[in-house]
Amino acid sequence: MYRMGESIESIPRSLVEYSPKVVGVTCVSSQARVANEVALACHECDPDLILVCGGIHATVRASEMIDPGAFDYVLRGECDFTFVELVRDLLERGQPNGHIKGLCFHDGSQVVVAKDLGCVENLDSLPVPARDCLDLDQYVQRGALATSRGCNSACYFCSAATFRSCFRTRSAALVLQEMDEVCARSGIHEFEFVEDNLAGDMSRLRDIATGLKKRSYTWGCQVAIRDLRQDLHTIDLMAEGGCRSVFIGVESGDAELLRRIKGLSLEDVRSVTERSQACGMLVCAGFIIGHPWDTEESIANTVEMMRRLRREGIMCSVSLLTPFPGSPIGEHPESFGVSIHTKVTEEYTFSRSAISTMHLSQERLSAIYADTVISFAEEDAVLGAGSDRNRS
Ligand code: B12
Ligand code: SF4
Repeated sequence: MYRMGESIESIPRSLVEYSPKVVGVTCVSSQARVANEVALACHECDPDLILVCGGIHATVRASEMIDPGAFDYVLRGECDFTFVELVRDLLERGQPNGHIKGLCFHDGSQVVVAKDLGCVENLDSLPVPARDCLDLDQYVQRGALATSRGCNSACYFCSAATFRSCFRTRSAALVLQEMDEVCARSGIHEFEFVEDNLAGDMSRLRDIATGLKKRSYTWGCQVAIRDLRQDLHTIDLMAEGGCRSVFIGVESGDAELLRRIKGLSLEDVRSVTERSQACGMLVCAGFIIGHPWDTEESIANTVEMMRRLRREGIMCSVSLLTPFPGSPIGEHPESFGVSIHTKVTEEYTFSRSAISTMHLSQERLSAIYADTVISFAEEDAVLGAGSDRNRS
């Protein structure tokens, strides 16, 4: 009905088109303000509409989302079943049963937050998404698949592990079945596994890759080096099964920091990226500048690693450390020796530092980031000009 980036003014038209009784809004932290604006716009059009907010930000900042009064309810955690329960109660009885897990609302005098987070233990019990109800052409990734939840790791800067601490997977057989159904119904052959770490269960990954060898799909995914380094042969299997791109969170090019934050060695990074590239995959490596322990020297090592990888044809994405609500550093910055300078989460854009660390000021971090991005852009421009010259 409304997608990020659209004008809020489109909302009255959409409400007429869909005439809903209940409207659900999802948001990540940087979209919290827009989510509130959307809810207010809906209420302005129809004061009787029931507005419900969910998703990662609503889960970790439920009181903040309910307090401005734009939303009637916030549902925390995985709401696959609780949202159905809430909507049924609202439509049948006009109000929810107070026992719905993760429900948050204003009872007239105070904000009530039910503590229990809903967490679906058996992902095989969930039906596949009703893609028939969606206009898939509106999506960047028409073939998006979410086949596991949570993460088998707990990085200090990530809210994924806090949000859903236990790592759960959908069985390989059901994943393959879903891909076949999507292909049969929508003609989609290109898929993207959107979960945190497809390699979180290596044996399942091998089963999926082996099953895909017999099919003609192509796919991409995000994987952790920590898992893949244990068995590089799995990367070969992935490529044989149609994997064409992998995103790998490396996070630092400094040997000491890499060991500290990921338990990895420089050799681990080299072996996994090289093997993936040798198999013909497009490799994208993600880096963070501004770890609490980062110094000018360790950041120089990170930039140096990115330059080397880029020369080898590996894409590198770099962002500033961002203290997301729900992440260990976002919740307890003091235990990392970090100060957070803005709690306005819409400013968490990765390009201007929201923190200062033991070693580096907010301004210095922003400046290093800007210099790095500009120098890469200049290198790309030179390379682009060179290749144009070669062609002419
Ligand atoms: C896939 C993914 C993406 C994909 C798709 C995003 C999308 N909007 O679908 C892409 C690559 C595009 C992406 C981009 C970004 N992402 Co992202 N992404 C994820 C990832 C790995 C999985 C999300 C997912 O699909 N999970 C599966 C579904 C079923 O779970 P879910 O979305 O959380 O929904 C459940 C509940 O939250 C709830 N729920 C959700 N919405 C609603 C709405 C209502 C009304 C109700 C009742 C319930 C409800 O019920 C659902 C079912 O259980 C998560 C990590 C994680 N483990 O969650 C990060 C994560 C959500 N991303 C994150 C971030 C920061 C971003 C970006 C801002 C990064 C950037 N550099 O721009 C952008 C924002 C894009 C956007 N507009 O949403 C952070 C958010 C942290 C925060 N506190 O804000 C996460 C948590 C990872 C992290 N680093 O901590 N992301
Ligand atoms: S950064 Fe990646 S590996 Fe670390 S907890 Fe988050 S999703 Fe898991």
